[in-house]
Amino acid sequence: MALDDELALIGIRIAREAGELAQRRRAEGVRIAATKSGVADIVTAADREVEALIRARLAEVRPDDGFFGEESDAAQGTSGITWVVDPIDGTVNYAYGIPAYAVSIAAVSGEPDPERWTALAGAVYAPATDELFHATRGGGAWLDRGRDVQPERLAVNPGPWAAGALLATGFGYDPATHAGDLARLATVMPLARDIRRIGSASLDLASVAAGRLDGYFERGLNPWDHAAGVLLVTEAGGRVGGSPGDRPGKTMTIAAGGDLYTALVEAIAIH
Ligand code: LIP
Repeated sequence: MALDDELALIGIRIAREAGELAQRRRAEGVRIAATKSGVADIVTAADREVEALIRARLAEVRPDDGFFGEESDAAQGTSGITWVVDPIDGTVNYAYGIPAYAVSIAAVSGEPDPERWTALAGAVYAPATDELFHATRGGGAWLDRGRDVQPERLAVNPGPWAAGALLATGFGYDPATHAGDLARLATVMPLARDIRRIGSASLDLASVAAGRLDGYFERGLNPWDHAAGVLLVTEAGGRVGGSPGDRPGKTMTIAAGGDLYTALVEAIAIH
């Protein structure tokens, strides 16, 4: 079996088990364990427990790989492969009981730096809908809806967007950034028929890959927010980037199909 396929199967299996744990903990009641960059940037006990489960499962089958997760210390591996993990992406939704959250797991080669890594496999699992989005480099992007249903091949919306595009975005945890994010939204709005703010970057990106959104843009994402979702979009025929000429990252993440990507980059760049 090709390495990318092996990594994808590992990510899919672990994402599903981790998502089932997150869903059980949600049903039992969620405890805020701490705040991080600010009072709005919360981490729940479940975030930490789910990441520990993912980390342990990966160590069982890929002990020489690196780990780069949201809730625990990074570890450099010796295999050249690093797992980039957001155990519960959409933590605020999860804490409030809004069922828009996902487990995001990506396997990358090279430096564990989103500016330099190559994503080989990714899995984004949404427990609330039992939808598992996954992709391998060159192998396309797929949606598994359940154990007994054939996987569906994903494709971004190629356009045209006569009524405007259905776009998603997000806002950071730091209130000081909100005015700039809203001003940027105003410059993009002429391209849109409407805006969605789902609250989970990996689900936003999976939705672009699935054609459920026409495009997505957000400033301030962390590597684990976008590592798997970016691969979903490119393998579904879409384009991803950051500020003009950059890769997706903290400064900006943009994802869309067709000419919409170019229009989004131009609109955001003038802001
Ligand atoms: C979240 C992202 C979301 C963004 C939030 C937060 P988390 O990640 O998925 O798109 O708007 O500010 O960064 O913190 O739930 O893993």
